[in-house]
Amino acid sequence: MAVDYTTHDGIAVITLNNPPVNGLGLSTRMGIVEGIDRAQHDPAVKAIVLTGAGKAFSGGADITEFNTPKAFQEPTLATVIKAVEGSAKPVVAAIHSVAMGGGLELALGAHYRVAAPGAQIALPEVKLGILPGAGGTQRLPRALGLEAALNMIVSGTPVMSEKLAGTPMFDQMVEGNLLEDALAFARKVGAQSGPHPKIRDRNIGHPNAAGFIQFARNSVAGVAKQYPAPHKCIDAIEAGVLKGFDHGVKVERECFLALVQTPESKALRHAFFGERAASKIPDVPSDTPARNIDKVGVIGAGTMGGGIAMNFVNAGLPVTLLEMKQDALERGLATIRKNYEATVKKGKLTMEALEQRMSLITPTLTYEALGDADLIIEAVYEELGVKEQVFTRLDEVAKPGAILASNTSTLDLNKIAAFTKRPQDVVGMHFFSPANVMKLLEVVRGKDTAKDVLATVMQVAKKIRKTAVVSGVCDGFIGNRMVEQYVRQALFMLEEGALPAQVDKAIEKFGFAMGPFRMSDLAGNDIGWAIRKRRYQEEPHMRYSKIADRLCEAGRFGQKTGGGWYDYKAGDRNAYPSKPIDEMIVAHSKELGIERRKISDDEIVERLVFALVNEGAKILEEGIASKASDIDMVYLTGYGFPLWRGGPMLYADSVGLYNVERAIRRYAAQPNGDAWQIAAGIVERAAQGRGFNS
Ligand code: T1G
Repeated sequence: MAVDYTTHDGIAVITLNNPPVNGLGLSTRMGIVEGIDRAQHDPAVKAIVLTGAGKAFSGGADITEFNTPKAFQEPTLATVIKAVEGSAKPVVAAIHSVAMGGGLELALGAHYRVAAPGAQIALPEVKLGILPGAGGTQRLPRALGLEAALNMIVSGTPVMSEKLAGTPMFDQMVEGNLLEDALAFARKVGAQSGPHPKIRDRNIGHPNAAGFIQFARNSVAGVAKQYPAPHKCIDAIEAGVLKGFDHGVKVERECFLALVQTPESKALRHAFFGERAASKIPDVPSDTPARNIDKVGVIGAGTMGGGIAMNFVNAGLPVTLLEMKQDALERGLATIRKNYEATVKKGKLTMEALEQRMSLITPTLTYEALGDADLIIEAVYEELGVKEQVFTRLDEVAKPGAILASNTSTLDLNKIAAFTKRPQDVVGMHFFSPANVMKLLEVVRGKDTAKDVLATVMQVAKKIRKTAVVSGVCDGFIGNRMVEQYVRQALFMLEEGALPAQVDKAIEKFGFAMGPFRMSDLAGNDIGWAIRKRRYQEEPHMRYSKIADRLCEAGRFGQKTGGGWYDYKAGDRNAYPSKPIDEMIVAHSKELGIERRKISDDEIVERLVFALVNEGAKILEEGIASKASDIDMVYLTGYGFPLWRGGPMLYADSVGLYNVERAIRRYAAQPNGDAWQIAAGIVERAAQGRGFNS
């Protein structure tokens, strides 16, 4: 049973015991009600303590049960809380570590709460696209007041328990042994005659509730454009303020049932689990011992190397930073310092912390200085010959067992590993620029990469707060291989009748942070040009529109040259449609004898997004990615795919693979249709009525 029941000199103790976070799944809910009922019928029991075993009081409802019959099977969480609140014997919630979501709602149904410091107290449901669905929108305002409660509910942000000491939330803070103090508290209140206090009976005092709620609505409107949940949180809170607790609970329930079905909530829950699932590698046991990483080496102090070094320094790990020339090393250090100074200016870092972090960096011009590093990451020029020099030297100087990682974004990691006598210690760690900001880290697994190396890198990724996704070895790994097809479609559509601004606007309206042409102008059009030139040699069958080459031949590399697909003005990062470039595009179609046509925004979005989905399906089939949610995590954390749509593969599921297949076949029959070789995985799943994530 997911709940233990014990008695201690007249006090019943109900302990949630459902690892890992005492999620309030059906068996836990049943166990609590059984414990409450048992205590009512035991004359020796004067009071009840409710607590959680392990690392949480409770992390809330069991999200894995959502959209399954269990989620609504009695006793629902509301029923459990009613049983707690309705107990004739006082219930004392003993809170530690985590009391979140339904876990906090459960505690608010108790008559008393005692808490250890350092516990995370939150109603984070809004982060899952829902809202507290077991009375939290009604009890929290009565425990903390309207403003503090509304802010906690709409933001979903945890508050440390000690910050709530002295409020009606906690009757006592416990520095010592939580259970012992909770038992003593229970004995005290158990000896008192009732009735015992109920949060629901308290008033929500606010001098101008209607005014504050309107202010809250205005504030939320700005940030919650694509998300319905924050608005519904306010609706439920307002209902309780205006018409009392029972009406508020009714409105809360209606809002919850509406939100839990929304695509936005499904996307946010998908991302929640996808983030955690990504760190699980199917054939690497979760208890694989990791290697100790106490010292890191970074080779290359350029944009990438500097950003990579910052990640580790931010996590408190010392970094030896190697460059070939003194001036490059000094430039690199100066850039790192400048980045930190910018953070200090924003008030997010103190000067003292800045100096402390800079002191963790040991600059060097010699490979020998990397001899004691446990992990060495190279971020040198993206050319196989240069990588060969680096890894040959690393093989000579790195200590046995050191992990040798390449930040390569396109080169074959197996070839790089073969430059060493220790291919089992070689792995790819593909950071995304700016490396100290972007959350995504593609961990590229070579054919010889050892399992403990992978386990170690996944742990290190968590330490430096990256979302790590394992990719097999192929050209472009997961993200760039898919974006290649996305860009091909974008370029073909220019030939066929669209212009850069229309394509960008259409996909940005869909939710992408930036369309392909603004993105290319930002990153530098010459980068894509170099990749296409390589592709023309290596994969001549992969046809591209030549329009992007024309642009680069004209030296229009983007923002860095003052013009690319768009025109730019000095000191202004806005992209202005460029008449000469638009005319060049139209002329190019004429040269090719293509009758330009009007391309709808819907077609633009379908061709761009389904190009990702189709390539993602092939990546899954080839085992380059082990699960569809990994592909979604790559796009959500590295490529600006809209979070509320959950990633390309989840989005395809929401459209229905039957419809995705039909659209792809339609585009395959159009000019440039040879680019569409539909993935077997789409056809099979569509025929079986399945999705990628079902
Ligand atoms: N349900 C199911 N599984 C959960 C879970 C949950 N609520 N919370 C965590 N897990 C799993 C997680 O997937 C992972 O699994 C393991 O626990 C450790 O998680 C009615 C409806 C609690 C702060 O939103 O914020 O209550 O990968 O790696 O870093 O109003 O988990 O090991 O198999 O994150 O120590 C509201 C979500 C639910 C809290 C712990 N509650 N969880 O962090 O561990 S909705 C939440 C967290 C609700 C009611 C509504 C964190 C944590 P695996 P972890 P952690």
